Amino acid sequence: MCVSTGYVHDDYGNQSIGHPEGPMYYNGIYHLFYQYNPKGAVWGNIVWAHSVSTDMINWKPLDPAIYPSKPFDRYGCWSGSATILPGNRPIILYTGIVDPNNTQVQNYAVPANYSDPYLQKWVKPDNNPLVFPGVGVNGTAFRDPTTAWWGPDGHWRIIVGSRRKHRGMAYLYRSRDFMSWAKAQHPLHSAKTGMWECPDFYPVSMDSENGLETSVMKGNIKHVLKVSLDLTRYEYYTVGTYFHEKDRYVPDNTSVDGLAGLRYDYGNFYASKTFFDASKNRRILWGWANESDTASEDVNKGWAGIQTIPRKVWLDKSGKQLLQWPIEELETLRGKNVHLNNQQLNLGDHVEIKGIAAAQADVEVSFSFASLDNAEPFDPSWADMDAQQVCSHMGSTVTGGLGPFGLLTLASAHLEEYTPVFFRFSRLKTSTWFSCALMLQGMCSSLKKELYKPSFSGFVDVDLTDKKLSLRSLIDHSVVESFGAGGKTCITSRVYPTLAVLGDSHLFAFNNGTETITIEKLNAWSMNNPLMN
Ligand code: DQQ
Repeated sequence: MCVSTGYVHDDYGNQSIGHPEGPMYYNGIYHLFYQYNPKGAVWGNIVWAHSVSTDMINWKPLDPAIYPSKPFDRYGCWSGSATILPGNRPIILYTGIVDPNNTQVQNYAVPANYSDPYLQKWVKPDNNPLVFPGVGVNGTAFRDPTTAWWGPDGHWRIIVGSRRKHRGMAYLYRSRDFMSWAKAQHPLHSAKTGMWECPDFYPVSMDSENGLETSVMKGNIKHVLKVSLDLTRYEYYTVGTYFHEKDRYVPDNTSVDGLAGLRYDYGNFYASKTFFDASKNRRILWGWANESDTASEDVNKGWAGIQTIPRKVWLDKSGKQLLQWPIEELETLRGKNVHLNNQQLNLGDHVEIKGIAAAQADVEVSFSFASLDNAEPFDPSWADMDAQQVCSHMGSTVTGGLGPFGLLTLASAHLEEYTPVFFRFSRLKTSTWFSCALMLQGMCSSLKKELYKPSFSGFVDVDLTDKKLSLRSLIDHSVVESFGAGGKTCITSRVYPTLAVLGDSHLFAFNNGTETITIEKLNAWSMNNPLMN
């Protein structure tokens, strides 16, 4: 049995590789910039590092593209976004820190040489900054400009994240020429949630999985507004309608702002960004998963923070939430494959998936069960808990009715260490409504004591009429990224096994519920290494 610890994690994390910035596709090349501390494995000295790729899987590192060098960014180059202007001209908007008090302005940078296929050098013209906080705006909470969108009235628009007292604000700015920006009288949206960092605002199609260019406003579409909540260090999004004549965004009544809202990922995933990939007509989502070990460990290993695997993102048929799926290019790394069909999992069964490198694997599994009748009744003591608290409480080992069942990832041979990713069901007492949650439990992930080992969980809004449920987990040494029910609920976590490493790492399918579960189909692949920094 594993042992839990009570180590408290520093929420800001240790950051040498920070969150993704200005992702874009330009002339056949994907560009990823990211917050980076060239001087160490802790947050500070922030520059925009730069890598390029033709498939978003194999990367070539370049020199930092944007770094403090001018009065308008002397104290840091913080978050921002790229926009491709008419005439195929990329431009970056980013937050510059102008003084030691962290006063923030919005700047721009353009490629020094458009014919350099990698756009290695960027210049920051002298008419910066483009946007100052202005009267009534909190200058130390005014950052992270979005990709711009262009309205039928001939004006560009951006939003900048901010806070007014306890209200998260998406301040809207308009410009005809991209150089002179005026603040709109009303924010695009606001809510009583605390500071909004790294906002993202984009259209999604109601009829197709294809992505839409950020300026698309016509057709059968909805809009998504995502904010990164500084308060919780989690991200929340709403699906709603953008009334562009009034420049107001109104979430649908199935979507709520704030802590009870929808999340891209119910785990360690923050400060994400999307972009429209014109080469494959899709919208790509990128997030950042910081470390959850100690700062001294990061200093020892010399790095901290990872970019998650890029995900395609689109609107679910219900129109109520997004779906996410690892980009298809990831499959080029798949190596040795093992599969299982029609394997029954009875109460207490642990079936090892042998024959692949379990520390670096891609696993896709579809489960089925005969009946929902065994789902345990919803315990009234859970009423005040969210899915995450129920997970910490019940975990993967407490016997249930329907579930817990799923995968034990990064497991040691005798289960001293393992990170379970699993489903658990409960029946609401008054109705035939079932709640299903995808959970990841961190408690047993490592024998190391001085670690933050959170559990994560999110409800899965799934149609259970066919009594089937799918799970995909991407396992990569210190990270497990999971996609429940075809990408309806996703959980990423950083874990640090000590025994379950390299060739000593194992993968199991398990069931600790009384209802027998069938693995209809399981495919697992060892994953090869991409080219990276
Ligand atoms: N970190 C950046 C900010 C952003 C925050 C600075 C999110 O621009 O608001 O590294 O973690």
